[in-house]
Amino acid sequence: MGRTRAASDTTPGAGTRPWSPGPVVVGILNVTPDSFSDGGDFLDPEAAAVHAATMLDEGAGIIDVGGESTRPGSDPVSQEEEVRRVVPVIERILASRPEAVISVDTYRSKTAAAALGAGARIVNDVTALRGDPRMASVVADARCPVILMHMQGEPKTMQMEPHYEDVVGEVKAFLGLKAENAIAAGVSQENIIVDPGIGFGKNLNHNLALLRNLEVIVDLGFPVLVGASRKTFIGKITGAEDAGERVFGTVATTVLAYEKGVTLLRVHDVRANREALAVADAVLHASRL
Ligand code: HH2
Repeated sequence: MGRTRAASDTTPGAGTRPWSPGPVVVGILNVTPDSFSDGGDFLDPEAAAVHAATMLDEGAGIIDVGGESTRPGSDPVSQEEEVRRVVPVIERILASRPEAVISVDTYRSKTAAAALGAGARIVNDVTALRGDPRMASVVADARCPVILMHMQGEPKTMQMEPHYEDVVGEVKAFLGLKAENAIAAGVSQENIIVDPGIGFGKNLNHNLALLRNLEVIVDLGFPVLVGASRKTFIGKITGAEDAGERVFGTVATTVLAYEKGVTLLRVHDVRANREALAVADAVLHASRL
């Protein structure tokens, strides 16, 4: 496993997935003033493009560009403002790094369409196509991969009192159903990625149960993405109140998730997670060396 970036996966059955085989680090780029960790750092398109280039150099296979924070308690922004934030950044990244694989973190079809028009190749929808009735057809028409994420409630209130009888079973059933719905709407099966939505309407025990049982989600048969990076539950365990101090805890989640079959890891700290994955991959799959 070297640092080759984003070669298309040509293994049988992989369809046209625009990322390398093996574990893929998805580097987070929030073009927002209020994201819980990097809010305000990359509002300037130039600063955002420089950070994307750094993440690509550190081994990110995908850059996930978002224009609206979905942290607990966050307020939505207008669709126009979201496009104003993400499109110039996507254009700027691709002008200097045309090979970069970019996903757009949005649940709005117009933003997704604008981002795809600017060269993004993946849609990351935290509402699993529930947020906008036109999103499924935008994704189906673009024939692009789509990330379907589980969330209980909505960002403004989701952490107030999350409740499940069986969090793992319910998240699995939800993702299976949303994948079926997407396929019925014309999205090709091989373009579906599922995500248990760590921290989205989940308390500490819910997050831990999901991370402990990720093989159940992998069992659905789709590539799985996990986004635990720097999230509050890590701080609750380690005592790191500052999100930037949660890198080591994040790396633990990355390695454990990969061992359970998760192949896409959405993180802020690309190098730390990439190196941990390279070692994990060498231990688990020595034949790749
Ligand atoms: N987490 C966040 C945002 N988007 N998308 C997916 N698929 N999975 C996730 O776990 C996920 C996500 C929240 O983290 P972050 O982008 O760092 O913060 P904010 O929402 O405050 O911008």
